[in-house]
Amino acid sequence: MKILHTADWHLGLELHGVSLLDAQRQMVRALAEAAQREGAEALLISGDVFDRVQAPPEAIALYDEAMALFLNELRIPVYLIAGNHDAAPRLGSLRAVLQRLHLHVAGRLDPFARPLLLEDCALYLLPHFGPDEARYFFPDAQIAGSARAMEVVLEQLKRSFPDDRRKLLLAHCFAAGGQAGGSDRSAQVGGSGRVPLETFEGFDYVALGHLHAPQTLRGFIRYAGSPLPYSFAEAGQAKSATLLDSQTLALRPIPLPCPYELVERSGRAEELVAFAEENRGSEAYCSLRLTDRAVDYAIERRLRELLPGLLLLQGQAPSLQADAVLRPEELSALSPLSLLRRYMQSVEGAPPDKEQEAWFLRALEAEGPPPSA
Ligand SMILES: [Mn+2]
Repeated sequence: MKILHTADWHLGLELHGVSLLDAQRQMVRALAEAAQREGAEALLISGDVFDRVQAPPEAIALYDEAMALFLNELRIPVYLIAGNHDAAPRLGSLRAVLQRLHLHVAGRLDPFARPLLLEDCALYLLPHFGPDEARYFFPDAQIAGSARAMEVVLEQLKRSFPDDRRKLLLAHCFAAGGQAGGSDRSAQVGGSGRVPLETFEGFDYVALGHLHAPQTLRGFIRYAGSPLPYSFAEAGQAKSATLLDSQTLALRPIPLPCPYELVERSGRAEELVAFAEENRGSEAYCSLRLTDRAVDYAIERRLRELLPGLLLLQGQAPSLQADAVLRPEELSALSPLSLLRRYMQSVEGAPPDKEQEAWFLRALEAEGPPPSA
């Protein structure tokens, strides 16, 4: 049987304030096409269906649309678990009802759940959970951290291993040796959170979610990765879903197209302006970093005019010189014009010219005197 494994959709995610919902809709369709083309007989989604616990209505509507597409149109059963970004009880609601319609959801941890049988496979759906939840079920197990919690829960699941079927696990966690970075930065980094790979021994395939770069560990543990790049750090990272053959246990990445382009550049102001002029009007989402100065209004306006997709503009913080620091009584003794001169000198490296000073004074007059503290 062919099984399509995906994870970390993060429906409703915004990239620096820009909604990616249209791209996510295209992603869902690309996945459905791939499932059909490859003859997949099941879809696994290993957590983080939504980006936030309070998912926006448009994201919930896209989830509905996606499930209708796979279940009603393609007639492919869906197996999904809650990730750390999902509202577990909400995602898991109507579980027993939906199960009859071949939508199998694990919201909250149930270490005693029986595996779901599908042809030659037994599927174990293990949502994201914390040590506290594991302690609730196993109060005597001495569970100090997430790694031990996973060990205890998997021991329980392994008790119901059938002899004659492939054992598939869906889980959402940080497996030891996995490479984080980018939009999964909030993934727990550090000692007790990482699950040693031996813990997964016994399963034939471990369909993981949590880390956003697709990667295989020990040949049978696989992060499908997010289907789209969700940060500039992932610009150029090939995204995919994973096709598993349950008979041979062969894995094949199914590349997914990205409907938008991410561009990251850093350089001196003149270089970035030249880059922006060359790419005038480009729809690409851009992140620019000035290496020689701070961001000011003039350069920001110039770059935004040229690049409508500019999402992030950063600059060098001005270095604060000792004589730039003022005591409160010195500060209140300075005139607005002297303050402007000091400010421009410190941020721009030069005082304002006569014209700028005239603008400033006119604006100050129009605005009235500054409110007194
Ligand atoms: Mn995620």
